[in-house]
Amino acid sequence: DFLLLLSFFVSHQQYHFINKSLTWYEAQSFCRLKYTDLATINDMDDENQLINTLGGNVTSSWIGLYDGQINRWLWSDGSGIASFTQWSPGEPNNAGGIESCGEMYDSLWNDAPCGFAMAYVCYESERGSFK
Ligand code: 2F8
Ligand code: CA
Repeated sequence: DFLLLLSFFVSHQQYHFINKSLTWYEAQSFCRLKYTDLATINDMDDENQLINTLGGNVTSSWIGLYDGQINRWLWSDGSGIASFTQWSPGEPNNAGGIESCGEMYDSLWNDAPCGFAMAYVCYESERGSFK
């Protein structure tokens, strides 16, 4: 029906894994310029799609997670974090008090220092950005 059709279009997206090391903010700039934004993950379908995109690459990759205020995690594209999360056990732990950006590590989420350079995952909305 109409709502189902609508949600199909809204959720349709593609992930792009970029195997070049950038800081979280540099990766965000690149994703916004070239695609839509750093990866947003809303549910298990997204999570699986992203894991497929990583193609067995289990080392660190930035996604769109960031800590807007202390322990208030948001997505780079401005959407809030849904009830769905895939934090690694014990994360986010803000190790050393300097971890305000989120990465994929071993298919789970971890908070890491935003200034670290690592590969990253952008998403591309097939309907374009709503911004
Ligand atoms: O054990 C989890 C822990 O592992 C590392 O710290 C030792 C990560 N640090 C970096 O990625 C810089 C922590 O974020 C992580 O919580
Ligand atoms: Ca951490």
